[in-house]
Parts: sequence; structure tokens; C-alpha cells
Amino acid sequence: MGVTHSLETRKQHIGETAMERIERVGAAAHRIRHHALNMGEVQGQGYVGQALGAADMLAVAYADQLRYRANDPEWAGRDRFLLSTGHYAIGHYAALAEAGIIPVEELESYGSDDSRLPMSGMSTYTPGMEISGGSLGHGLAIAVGIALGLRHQGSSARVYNFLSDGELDEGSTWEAAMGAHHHQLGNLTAMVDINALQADGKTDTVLRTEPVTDKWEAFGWYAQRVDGNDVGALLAAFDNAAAQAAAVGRPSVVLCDTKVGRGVPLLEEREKAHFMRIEEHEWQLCRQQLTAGFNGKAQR
Ligand SMILES: Cc1ncc(C[n+]2csc(CCOP(=O)(O)OP(=O)(O)O)c2C)c(N)n1
Ligand SMILES: [Mg+2]
Repeated sequence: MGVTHSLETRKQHIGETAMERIERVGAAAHRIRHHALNMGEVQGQGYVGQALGAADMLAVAYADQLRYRANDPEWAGRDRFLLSTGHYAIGHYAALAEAGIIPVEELESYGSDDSRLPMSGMSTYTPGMEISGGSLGHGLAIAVGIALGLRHQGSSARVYNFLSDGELDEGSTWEAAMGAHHHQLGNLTAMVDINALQADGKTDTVLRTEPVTDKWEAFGWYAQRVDGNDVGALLAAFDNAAAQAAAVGRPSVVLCDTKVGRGVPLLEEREKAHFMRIEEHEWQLCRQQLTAGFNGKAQR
């Protein structure tokens, strides 16, 4: 089921074992984290913690689930990945580089004048960036419209909307959720990065949105909550979501609990984690910690 769903990217992986699949996607997540650190270093600061936290979600999307053509990002049959959270662009660029949609060397231009990679994601600048999503809470409504449109066209393409937990504060997100259920959009999957953080502090101190799984279910969605830094759990959840969509045609959401700065202990412990300033001498240490953690895990 997962194989036909993402035929375009996964055909070369038919026959791999479940463990090989997890290792392949885990390695992609690791490269995404390295790309994000390298980009962050260009500016000395940025939304690096979110990119590290969401790298496993992004890897599952781009290295496994999404159907796309790297050399033809506007191919009509592509699955659409909509980044609502424009400030997560650094993580998205890292994933687009991993996917081969933008060259890895171009990441160095992140946030610079004349770059195709501005600090907040903009669709007119970057191949593979479907929407300009910095105004939080609009992505899901756009995703609903695109999913409806694709269905009217008879397309088998799917729509994925990447949201943050801060976007669950927005009424527009829940209006869109109702619309998706009303139209029985089985071609729509939302993935929410629950990193328990917002610009103003911890999510439960800004606005208590829990219990989020119950809320999505009450809105008619097929909801699953997983450890968003566990590649195996994420793959299983996305496979379930696709199967559920095919069986009963309702939208699905994967609620992903993640850790800001994941993989770099120095950054996992930062107090001010929404927008990180990282000293010049710390970047190399971050890369070393990331590599050491990944190699340690690979040996276990
Ligand atoms: C509609 C809207 N309101 C406020 C902002 C300002 N803003 C930018 S990022 C952010 C934090 C939102 O929470 P989340 O996306 O969960 O933050 P993170 O996990 O990245 O810290 C806010 C309030 C915005 N971009 N759009
Ligand atoms: Mg958050």
C-alpha cells in the first residue's frame, strides 16, 4: 500500500526490509539535520531547533511518502507538501536538498540577498515550496482547497500539510478541519509538529490545546499520535493514514511529539529555543554532537 502510494520515489526501494527502510529514512533525517546546522551557521542564528526537531517528520515525507519528480518540481502528478509554518523553511530547504529538488551547495545562500532561500518560506522564490506560509493558521485551509481541486481533476495526488502546535491556537485551522471532514478528503494528511513550544513560551502556558487527539477525532479525522522522533513509529503511522484514506475516504492527521534541537544535546537544553543564537565556536560542537549521537545509535 505504501509502495503504490509513493511509487515515484519509492520504486527503487521495493523489496527492502522494514529495518532497511527505517535505516534509510533515519540516514536522510541525519543529513537533513546537518544541512540545517550548516545553513544556520551562515546567519549565526535562526529556527534551527525546529529543523532539528522536525527532521524525522520531514525525512519520512521526502524520503518515503511523497511522490515527486526531483527534476520537475511542478509535475502535475506530484503530491503537494504545504508548509504552513513559514519560519520552518530552514528545515524544509534541508529536506528539499535531501530530495534533490534544490542543490545541496545552494543551501549556503540561505537568508542572503538574492538567494532563492529566504528565511521565511515563499512559493515564488523556491522550487518545491508550494505556499508562502508565514501567517500561521492558513495552511490547512489552502490544503483543503488543493485537495478538493485535485479530486475534481481526478488526480491521485495527495496533499500533506505540515503544521506547528502553535497553529492549533488558530480558529482558521479548525474551520479547515471541519471542511476537510465535510468533503471527506481522504487525499489529505495533516502532520503536526507538537514540540510543546511557541514564540511566547511553552504551548501549555500560551493556550492549552490538549487533548489534541480527541479534538481531531471529534472533527471527524483519523488521528494518530506518535513519537515524532521515532522514524519507525512515523512510518507506521503514515502507512496507516494512507490505508485509512483508501478504505474510508476521510482526512488523517499524524500528531508528532518532537523535541526541539533533537540530536544536538547542547541545543536540546537551550532555554530560549524558538529563535536560537548560536556562538561562532559552538557550530562545530553542534555538528560533532550530532554525528556522535547518530553513530552511537547506529552501533546499538
Ligand atoms: C497569524 C500569526 N500570528 C502570529 C505570528 C507570529 N509568530 C511567528 S512564529 C510564532 C510561534 C507559533 O508557534 P509555533 O509555530 O508552534 O512555534 P515554534 O514551535 O516554532 O516555537 C508566532 C506567534 C504569525 N507568524 N502568524
Ligand atoms: Mg511549536
